[in-house]
Amino acid sequence: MQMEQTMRWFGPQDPVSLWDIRQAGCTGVVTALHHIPVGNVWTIEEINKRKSLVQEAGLTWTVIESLPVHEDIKKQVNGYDEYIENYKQSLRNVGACGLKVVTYNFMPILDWMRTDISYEMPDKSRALYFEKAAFIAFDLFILKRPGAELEYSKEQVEKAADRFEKMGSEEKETLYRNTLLGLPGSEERFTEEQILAALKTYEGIDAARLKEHLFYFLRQVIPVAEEAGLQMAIHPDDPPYPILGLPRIVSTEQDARELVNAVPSPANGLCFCTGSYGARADNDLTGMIQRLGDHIHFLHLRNTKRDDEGNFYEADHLAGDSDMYAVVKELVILMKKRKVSIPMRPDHGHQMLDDLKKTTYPGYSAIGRLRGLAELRGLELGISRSIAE
Ligand code: DNO
Repeated sequence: MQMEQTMRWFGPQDPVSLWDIRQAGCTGVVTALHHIPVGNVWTIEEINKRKSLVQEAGLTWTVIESLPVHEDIKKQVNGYDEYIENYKQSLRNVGACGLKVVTYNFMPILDWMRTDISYEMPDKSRALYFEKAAFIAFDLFILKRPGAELEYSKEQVEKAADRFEKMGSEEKETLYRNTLLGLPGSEERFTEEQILAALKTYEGIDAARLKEHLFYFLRQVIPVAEEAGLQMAIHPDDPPYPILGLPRIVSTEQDARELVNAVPSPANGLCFCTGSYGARADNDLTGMIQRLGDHIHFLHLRNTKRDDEGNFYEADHLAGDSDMYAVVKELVILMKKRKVSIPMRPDHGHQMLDDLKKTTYPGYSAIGRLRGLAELRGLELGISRSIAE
């Protein structure tokens, strides 16, 4: 039993082509219909169109990443029940088209967040970086979020002020652009006014309440996913702690456990992202696989190098603070036990070699991911062969 090797493909406009992905050694892609506005139904026709494109390149499409959840569902405002109905219809449609796994997240407003998308490594490749002081500087001095200073310690505020003072105007502009980068797959960026207005709409929604909203959503959609033969896979928060005063509720093992227990079903599962969970030192990745493995439906394999302050950069897949050998070994054991092949993708990769001259989606250049995939594939093969012998 081997992991199903895939890469993310953002669709026909992705500078990385399906053939590039196939040449990297993948058998499939994970993709989404990014052109359909969040909240609208994915029609059978649109799903099949995408499926044909993928199949024409000799690849399969079994995992969606993502079927996004409308903000009104997260906040339970306006016509959220109607959006849930639309979500159910999309699930029925993707099930009817033969897809198997639906990735989603429940992060308020923003998806993943980095302060630097071009952080130079010693080998001159470029990585994604989250720098706490720069982020706090953005929050306090660029966004000027009301009440933000109360959420940071005196030392943090001082360090951020110092960091901000030393930033040139170009760096400030880049920080602003990086931080307000919209959802992956879109070019959309928020303005300061838009983000402040959006943050205001979350007033009064704390972590407990957001969890209730998530579980309400799951109680509605999981039975439909089950009927449609689908597995839902929630992506953890990235970074895995609250930002901009917003609650984050899928950051720890405890969060993941509460989620799967809230609506017990084989369809209610996890996207196990070792990069996101691994950015917290208190997440024991191999232990999580042992204890929550039955619920893992999709894998993002990525590594981070972190420090005590909360800074982290995305390291090479086999380097960084997470022991990728131990993680992959645990996954090989898990798949053997469950008798399933879990789809994986090498998550992100450094911008390197020829890709340094190209513009791709941050984290999703071809060669860095190819390197990650090649290393992970070799690691998996070595481990499974030596276990079998
Ligand atoms: C970042 C991705 C996430 C992920 C979503 C899933 O590169 O891992 O944006 O796709 O959170 O809904």
